[in-house]
Amino acid sequence: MHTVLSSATKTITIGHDQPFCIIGERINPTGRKKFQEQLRAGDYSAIEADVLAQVAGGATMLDVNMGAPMIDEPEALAAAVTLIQQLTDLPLCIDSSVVEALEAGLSVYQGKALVNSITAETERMDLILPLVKKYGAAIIALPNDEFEIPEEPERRLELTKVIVDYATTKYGIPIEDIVIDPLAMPIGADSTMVVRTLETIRLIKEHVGVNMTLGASNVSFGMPDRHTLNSVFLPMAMAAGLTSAIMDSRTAQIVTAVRAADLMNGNDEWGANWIAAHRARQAAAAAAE
Ligand code: THG
Repeated sequence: MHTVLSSATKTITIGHDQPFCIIGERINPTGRKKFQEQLRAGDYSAIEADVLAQVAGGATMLDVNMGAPMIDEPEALAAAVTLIQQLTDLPLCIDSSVVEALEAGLSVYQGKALVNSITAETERMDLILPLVKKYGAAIIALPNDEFEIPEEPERRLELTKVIVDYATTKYGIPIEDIVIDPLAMPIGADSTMVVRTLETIRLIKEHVGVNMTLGASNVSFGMPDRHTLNSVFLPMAMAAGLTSAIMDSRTAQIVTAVRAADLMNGNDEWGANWIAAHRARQAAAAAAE
């Protein structure tokens, strides 16, 4: 099962037999007061540094979210997507809970985007899936609905099947263009949360076989030494069948852990990516001296 995404000039593939897809999380004003103030003033200059740092860190795609209080989100998302496409050729993940913002972002995007996200709520699927179809995009879907964010992995699997069935039958979305988010929650809130996420990943891989992504940094919210927690969580999730994550691609500790797991899981033939990344680090260190 391959999910193929593109920008105007670059194509990438997500799959169980591919190197892990690293979606940079950074272009998101949540928890970033100064960035929010800049966006409210129409100043998008901080985005450039965020794009460059994530590309240099090894991102395969970039998530773009402009959700913050008192921001015209459709306008901001369209402006950000336009700007980012001038700065990088990485494909984009267009992230919003506002349907009009998703449409505004899609309308200026060149290529095949990943839309983030729908849930198992019929009303939301009926608003967003027509856009996914119209723009030929792929979609991230979360297995929760208006009644619950299920704790039980079996229930998350059921809702995954509901979404896949609905999107493929009613809207003719190819199953490989549906990427399921198995729901990552803070380990600090409840120490069984990650176990449930890992079990959900295994169940979805076995019974549905689709690609999956999740917000990896959610896991370490509120805990000290978040980088270590994130860099251990990701290889565990990859072993269970996770094929992508929206994650901190600026931190070498985390990206290196992901690349090591690609090698161990048989998704880096001859260790070519591992060796190339090591040589690039050596060259950068030599240049810095
Ligand atoms: N699933 C899907 N999409 C998502 C999420 C998900 N999109 C948004 C979010 N969750 C993933 N993105 C982030 C972005 C940043 C952080 C976590 C998740 C983060 N930021 C630091 C903080 O808030 O402490 C840094 C802020 C700063 O630099 O000041 O942790 O789950 N489909």
